[in-house]
Amino acid sequence: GVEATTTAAWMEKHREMYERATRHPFTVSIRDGAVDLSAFKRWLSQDYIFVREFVSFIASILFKCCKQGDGSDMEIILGGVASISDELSWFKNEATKWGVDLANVSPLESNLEYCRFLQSFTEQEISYALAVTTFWIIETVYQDSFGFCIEEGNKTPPELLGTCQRWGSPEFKQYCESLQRIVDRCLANAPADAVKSAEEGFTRVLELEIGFWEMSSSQS
Ligand code: HMH
Repeated sequence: GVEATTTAAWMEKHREMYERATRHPFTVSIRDGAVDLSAFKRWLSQDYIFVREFVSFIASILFKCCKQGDGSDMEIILGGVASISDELSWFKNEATKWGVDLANVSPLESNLEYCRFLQSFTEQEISYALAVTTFWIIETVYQDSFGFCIEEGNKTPPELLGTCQRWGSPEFKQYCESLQRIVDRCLANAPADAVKSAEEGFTRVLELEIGFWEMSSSQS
């Protein structure tokens, strides 16, 4: 028979929370074509701040991965480092298109909370297994959320399709699946307490992602 992987079991166990993160009214409104463009611009400018913080987070994962010494993991994570460079340019370009001035954006509270969470991963005591689990679910929430916006039957406004394709593309999905395989391999032989803390990281990310969508969609 087919063995259930750790990540698949979590997705099932925390399905309700996962759905709140990946079918949030904000991203669903993109798919429905009813999105408030001022909310979209708020998301764009806040996510630029997040992504800048995400650079050092990914760098710390790469560092932990290299110390662990798995060459194939390293190449996958290095791919993530390479694409984040392109992503920063994309944000700047997109901001210009929407008339958003990125130089004058201050992070809102939910974003600050998320950035503080990311910063905590640079500590040496945080294991590679926990860090890579966190990385995988952060990317997967965006993949699933934006992938839904380009699935059949969408009414996504044409000017938002580029955004949705950035994270909703088949290539990004494959990338997330590669990360998921790394996570499952790391956890398959990990002690129970390490698996438990990875699961807590998984649910914490879902909460932070829900908070990020809430922040983007609600007037502050
Ligand atoms: C808040 N979560 C947030 N921003 C992102 N750019 C991603 C996940 C995926 O990279």
